[in-house]
Amino acid sequence: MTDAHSADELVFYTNPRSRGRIVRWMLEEIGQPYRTEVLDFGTSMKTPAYLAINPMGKVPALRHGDVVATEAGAICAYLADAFPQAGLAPPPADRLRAPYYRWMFFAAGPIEAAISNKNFGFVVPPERESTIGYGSFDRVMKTIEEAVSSKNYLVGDNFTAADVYCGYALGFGLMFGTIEKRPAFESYWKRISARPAFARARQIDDALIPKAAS
Ligand SMILES: N[C@@H](CCC(=O)N[C@@H](CS)C(=O)NCC(=O)O)C(=O)O
Repeated sequence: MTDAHSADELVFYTNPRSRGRIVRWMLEEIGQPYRTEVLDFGTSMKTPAYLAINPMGKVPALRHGDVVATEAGAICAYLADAFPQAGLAPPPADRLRAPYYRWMFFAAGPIEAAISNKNFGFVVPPERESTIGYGSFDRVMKTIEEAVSSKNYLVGDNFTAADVYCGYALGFGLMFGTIEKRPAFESYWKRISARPAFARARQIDDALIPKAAS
């Protein structure tokens, strides 16, 4: 890891086989110059220098000058606000900020938990659904399906960071078979993954794979 950094430099800590792909997409949407530091699982992610950035020893993380953000959703939200000229979040006072927060937090909470639990074979007992935040995997899928069926993007009429963060979770699930290929999911994913920033991000991360230890 390199220590020298300028006051407003953007440094992106990632591994191409990680949720860092979400942040790469966001960075490409933002269009500001940034430097990538590729970290390896189990080794450079666990050094004292990196643990000072993310005590979880996980990627992605972002440093913007002296500011550090971790958690993919938080990084996307931070970037959208730090670079408002990219138009990737409704302004703070805008009424659309409420649905924007809704979908950002829905992705970080219910979607992430429902998919992870499903992948690990944990099924919420039906009589306990009222006490677990996401209710059930099916309820989460139905909620997001309705949201992406009725309009092009999750928030208002425009693509936002919520589409990057929530959309990537859906796209990843479709690619790896953890989410059912419902027509609404597929057309939404087709729409948002057609963005040039997504293609650039994918190309950059794919090219990094041979260089990154697994
Ligand atoms: N909640 C975190 C999850 C990050 C995460 O789990 N990253 C994985 C790769 S996708 C990681 O760095 N794993 C390394 C480890 O835990 O040792 C986020 O959304 O950013």
